[in-house]
Amino acid sequence: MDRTLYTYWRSSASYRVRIALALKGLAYDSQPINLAQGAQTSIGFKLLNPQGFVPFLIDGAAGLNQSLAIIEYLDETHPEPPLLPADPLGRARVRAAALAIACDIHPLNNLRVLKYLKGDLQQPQEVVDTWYRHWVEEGFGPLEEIAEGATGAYLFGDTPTLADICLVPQMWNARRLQADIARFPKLVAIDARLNTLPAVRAAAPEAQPDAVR
Ligand SMILES: N[C@@H](CCC(=O)N[C@@H](CS)C(=O)NCC(=O)O)C(=O)O
Repeated sequence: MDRTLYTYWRSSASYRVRIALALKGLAYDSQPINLAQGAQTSIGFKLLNPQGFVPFLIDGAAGLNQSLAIIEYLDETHPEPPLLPADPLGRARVRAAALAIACDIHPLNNLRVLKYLKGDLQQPQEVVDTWYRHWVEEGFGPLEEIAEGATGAYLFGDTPTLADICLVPQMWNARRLQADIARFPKLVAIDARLNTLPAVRAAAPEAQPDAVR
């Protein structure tokens, strides 16, 4: 196989790429990078991705990092089904919602940030968890407004887009950290619909070969 995804079962950025690959029906080998054991900091992995992040996709001779860049690359090289609308305004709206998750919620709750809070800043686990929930709940507020205006099954219509691909992993994380997702009923409903799709279920953390049960 000429496609390998460096991934971790609970990595939400990897989960995004897994959803995109599955929606497009693209086969790949999974190469687990155990973030809990610090494998992302190994010299070997950093030679691939100096940022020390998953996901990292090898596609033929190319190595790609950054989940949204990877997904747009996949969308351009395998256009069916499209993950972005055909019109520029539609694309801008979808990208804005995706970025609201990927740039404004997720980085505040990344593993290295939580480790810094707990380790260097010596915050108790309870404070770290409160931090996590705070940024998820604050970030989900404006997205719930988008969901309230949605006219299709998903955030932007009746086919999953890049925005939905970002929503599902962030919602999975929100549940894991017991954020108050009841405040966001439209987002919860859209996430539930997305999770009925076989491609989305196949990409779920629990379905991954490195999942710890
Ligand atoms: N902006 C990057 C973020 C990637 C990222 O933060 N990956 C996390 C897992 S979700 C990671 O590898 N964290 C390692 C660490 O924090 O040490 C992307 O979208 O790919």
